[in-house]
Amino acid sequence: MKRFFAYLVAIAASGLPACAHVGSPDVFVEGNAGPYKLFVTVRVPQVIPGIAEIEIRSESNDVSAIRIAPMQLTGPGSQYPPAPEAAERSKDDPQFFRGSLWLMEFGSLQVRIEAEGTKGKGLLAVPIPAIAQRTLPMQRSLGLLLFVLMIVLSLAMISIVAAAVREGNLAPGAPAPAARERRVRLAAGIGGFVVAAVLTVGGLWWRADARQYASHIYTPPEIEALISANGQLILRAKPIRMTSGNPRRPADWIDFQDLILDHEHWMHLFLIRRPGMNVFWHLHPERAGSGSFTQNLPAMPAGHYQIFADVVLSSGFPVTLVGQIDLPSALAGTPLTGDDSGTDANPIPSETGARAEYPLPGGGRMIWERDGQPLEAGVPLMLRFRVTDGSGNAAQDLEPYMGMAAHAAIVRSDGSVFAHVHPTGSVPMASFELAQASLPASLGGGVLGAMNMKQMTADKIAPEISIPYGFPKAGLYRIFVQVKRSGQIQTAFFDAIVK
Ligand SMILES: [Cu+2]
Repeated sequence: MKRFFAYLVAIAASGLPACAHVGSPDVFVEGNAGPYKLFVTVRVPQVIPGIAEIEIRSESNDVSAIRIAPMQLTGPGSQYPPAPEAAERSKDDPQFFRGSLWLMEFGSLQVRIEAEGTKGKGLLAVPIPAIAQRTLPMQRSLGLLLFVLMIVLSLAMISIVAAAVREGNLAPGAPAPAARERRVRLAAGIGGFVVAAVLTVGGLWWRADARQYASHIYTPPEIEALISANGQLILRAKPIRMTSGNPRRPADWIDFQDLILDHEHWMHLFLIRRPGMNVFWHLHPERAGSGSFTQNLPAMPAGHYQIFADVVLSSGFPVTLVGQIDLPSALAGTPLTGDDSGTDANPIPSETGARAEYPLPGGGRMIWERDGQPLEAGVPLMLRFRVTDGSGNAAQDLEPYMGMAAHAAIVRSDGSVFAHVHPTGSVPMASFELAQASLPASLGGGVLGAMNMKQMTADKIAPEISIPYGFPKAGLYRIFVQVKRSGQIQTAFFDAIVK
């Protein structure tokens, strides 16, 4: 029994701190549910099964009802949506809806959003990577209560056995013969042994279950990096084991071969020099088989670089691999090609309340439009940027960069948060496309779904960019915003203080 109490205490104490999770687990998406433009925030639960909180803001006031349902992103489970639940409309703000959903499984899920209003019905699918971020500790008071109940129940069990042996077949009112006392003690001893055995087995089961759950807690997988003699970066990702938490579906080994293209690339590799974070590269390595990737590096100054490597698994589940590499001396490198970009930048404007400006090559500027409000952790917002030309007018020379108006990387100063975001939000384009493709064609899926994205195919792009996001915790963040102007990729740096 003491041992069982020890297990209870061990379980109660094993509430791990929220692990260093790269990126931010919450999902922010701006997309169209048919004719309605929605800004969706999904607060993913820290444990699975757990409750996801969903907040939806409609841009227009003609949405009368919103229904939400969780389901798998890909595979057979993506074909059979469960009955959706109604999201509650805010009394103060009729364009704001809120709901919660149980997520029962780990892995690549989606929240299906059905909007209804004066223009009819529309569907939007928001991909959700469902992962366990921590083990929740047992509340102290609950643990104590359960322990007391366990003692009472155990003692009661033994005394029932003893009483049954002592008085079971006596006539009412007759005293128990003294000769039975030995049998009573023996029965109580056996009863005590059985109770202790049951508790021990229960304790072992509890501990095994907790261990198994702990093995599901997601930590960003590591990627090995080395530089070959000819200045090529070689990356190697070891297979990781991922489970759905559903006993009917076995765990999968992910070997980082089974990927899908995201913005036409297998991997988006970010190299950021620490601690200054003033050297930034966004590169696209080639696959070299069995979880290996190669990349020709540009001319890079010496230093310690943090690596964030984004890939999307065929299930639509996005993974950011982490690693580091040291450059003892500057690398001559090769000129950047294709979509590869980056800069060895100098000036970094800190946030100045209303707005911050970053000078771009060629005399233009990128301006971060702020509403003057302080940034708060956990609050969804639109990051708005404006690009001007050399004479201060709205830039007319923006082009799509890998199909998007802009790409941004958001990094916390200690490297504990990394998010690669776009005007569509915080989910990779590849996952978003898969999600829309899973919708029935009559309600926003298929071809309509492909048009659902804010993906740019036009030659010209408006110089105002808005990116939905929410900073996961307080701290100092750097935001790297990339646009393409007249064939040249430009990177702006901004600093943000989040309270
Ligand atoms: Cu991007």
